[in-house]
Amino acid sequence: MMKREIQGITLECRQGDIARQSDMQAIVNAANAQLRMGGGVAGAIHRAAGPGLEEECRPLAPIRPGQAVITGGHDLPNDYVIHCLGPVYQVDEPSPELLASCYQNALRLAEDNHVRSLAFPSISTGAFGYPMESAAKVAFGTVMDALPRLSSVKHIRFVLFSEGDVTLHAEVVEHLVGLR
Ligand code: AR6
Repeated sequence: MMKREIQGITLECRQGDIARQSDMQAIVNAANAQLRMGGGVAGAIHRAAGPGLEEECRPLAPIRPGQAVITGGHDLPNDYVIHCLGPVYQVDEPSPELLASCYQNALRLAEDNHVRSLAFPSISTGAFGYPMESAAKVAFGTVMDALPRLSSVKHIRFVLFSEGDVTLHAEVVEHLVGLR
């Protein structure tokens, strides 16, 4: 687990399940273009949210790589789910820019909806094949660039599946903080 305060905003990495973040007002989904159940993060979120989530998603689909849309949380303990379509690594190009757009668009939707706390999974690093370390650099680089522009979001959590992924993310954050 890593927790740091940067420019008045808490940035945290911890091991866990994105669908079980009851203290976060919003969670981010690593979605598919059709905003359907799927596997991985999307499967966990849709299972916990119940069928109402897919119903709300239907008219919002399809979305393009880098895009994000927001819905309610349904049976989840969160008010909102922000669905991002990450790039398929080296297929949806330029992958780094499209991945950065996911984080930028998710933060913008969170701000527009006065969200105070937001939990991200590691978008694109499962079925979509993005190497975890490269993805973590894009994710944190983008989030850290956005920090000065945030006014309602005060707490950003990265929820990783394994302890090894947490360590890797914590190292990337320390490195980026050291560079600034
Ligand atoms: N909580 C936190 N992290 C998780 C969880 C969970 N419950 N489950 C998996 N991870 P993925 P993608 C990690 O595949 O690469 C889906 O089927 C996982 O170890 O969920 O963006 C959709 O329907 C990995 O590091 O997302 C799409 O078709 C990361 O979360 C497609 O996969 C992302 O893995 C999206 O692929």
